[in-house]
Amino acid sequence: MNKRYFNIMTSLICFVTLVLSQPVKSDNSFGYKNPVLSGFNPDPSICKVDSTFYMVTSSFEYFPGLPIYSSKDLIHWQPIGHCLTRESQLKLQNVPSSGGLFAPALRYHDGLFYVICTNVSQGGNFYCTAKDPAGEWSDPIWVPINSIDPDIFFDEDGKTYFVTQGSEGVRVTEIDIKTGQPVAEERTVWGGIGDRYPEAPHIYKKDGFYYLLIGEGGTEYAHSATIARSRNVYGPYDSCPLNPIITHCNRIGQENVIQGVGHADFIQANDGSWWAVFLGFRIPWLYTNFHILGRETFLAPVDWPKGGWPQVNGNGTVSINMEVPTLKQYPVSKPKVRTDFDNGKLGFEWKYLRNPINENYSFNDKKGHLSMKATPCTLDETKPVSFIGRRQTEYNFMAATSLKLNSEKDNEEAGMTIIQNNTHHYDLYLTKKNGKNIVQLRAKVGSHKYIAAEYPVDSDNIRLRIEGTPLQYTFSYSPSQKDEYKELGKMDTRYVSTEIAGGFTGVMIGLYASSNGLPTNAVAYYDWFDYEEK
Ligand code: 6LW
Repeated sequence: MNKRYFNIMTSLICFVTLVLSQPVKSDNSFGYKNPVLSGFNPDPSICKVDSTFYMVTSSFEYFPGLPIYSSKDLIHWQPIGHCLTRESQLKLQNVPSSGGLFAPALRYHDGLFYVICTNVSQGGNFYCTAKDPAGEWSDPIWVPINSIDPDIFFDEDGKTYFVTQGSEGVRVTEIDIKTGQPVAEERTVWGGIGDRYPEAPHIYKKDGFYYLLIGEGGTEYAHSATIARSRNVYGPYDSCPLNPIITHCNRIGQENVIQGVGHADFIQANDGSWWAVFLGFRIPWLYTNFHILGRETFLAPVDWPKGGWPQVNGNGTVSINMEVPTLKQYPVSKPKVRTDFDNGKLGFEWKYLRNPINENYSFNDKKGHLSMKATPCTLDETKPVSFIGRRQTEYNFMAATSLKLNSEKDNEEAGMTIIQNNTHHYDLYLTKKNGKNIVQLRAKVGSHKYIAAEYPVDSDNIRLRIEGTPLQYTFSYSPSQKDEYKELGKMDTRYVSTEIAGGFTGVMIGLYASSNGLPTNAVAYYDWFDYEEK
């Protein structure tokens, strides 16, 4: 071999060795923004199949129930359907605000997805199964255990345990997965670290331990997640020395714009990394101490060494801007600003209030429009009112619609609402006064109900617009189909906040039609609806 050839070969071998000895180029990305599901999306539960993650959140009195999302990277989520889409699965007639469906769990076992949940207003605990998480899901299999926050743990030995909240602590009951019936005695296994409301239990098996993750402190500022472990599913469970492993109810969390963090679920990605999803609410401290967006879903990395305890994002806190390595990111496109009601069905972001009266909604009456027959009942009642709504997902937003109201009577109205619950909402609507068209802005705040502003309009075909900021909503109308809005008034966000209105949901922006208690033939035609975060 000549010297030159030898040198070239040696360099080549060195180069190849160098390249091969480098760590495999990682597919990871860096950084993301919380929340990963914004607007009213509490009690997240997560599972993974192959390289896709699925998540479910609570939905209370809204229909369809229990939205399901999918993601490739835990950060960008897309709605793919709902678990409960049929009245036979979900009865919400006359349920109070924040009644209905509480915290669900989402699991995958042996080729089947399971959603385990409670209808606190009708039926109690149940689970549904599906081969495809986008649906159709089975009818509920009812479990005769009285509680909230159920989960099912599938043990390696083939046994199945119903794991749920209890006043003395987490309860574990072996069940027959085919029937939902208990097959052994129920046992209370862990009461948490002593904070109030130990709830939201999930069990994971790792490194020979059963890890039991729960929420404590109640779903407000004192909220947290704590964990314990045992060699036996029934305990005794040893509390993690780092508890609480998630909370902002401490000095480092006190000024965080995210508060009330807790109610978590863990997931391991294919690269071995662990992650937590959990709920929290955003408080724009600079402006106000009241929150309106409900409890949202946040994501944090978890360091969980073999045989050790999980540490969430280092110190158990989380931020809006997360500067951490992530899975390879697959951004999803933002939903379009305009819903034009042209394709004859509603997107997954739309919800009815309680079970819809289906014949009141049509896309065929007037082409390209959603037509909505008025119902005698109103937004103040807990009945199925003619209404569709979507979450307010940011403090700053603009929402608008084009409305034509076919109506003959003064008691009939249709328009937009900012609704936290049946006792706290702001309504901007078209109605008649002495037979003449008029736009009104009304506040319903507990026992106070009043018309704050009104303005006559010539037409029954107008536009309505609501703009949001952390402190106020601004309500405007355009007396024609032109983009020429006039302000009718402003309302404080605080009176529809969770602090004032109570409950477990968040603000929804809705379209509705009502005849205020009287029989009616009124029909509202909505041509389009815009929603844009600012
Ligand atoms: C849920 C409970 C909770 O059942 O709030 O945050 C209740 N935690 O676990 C309703 O979302």
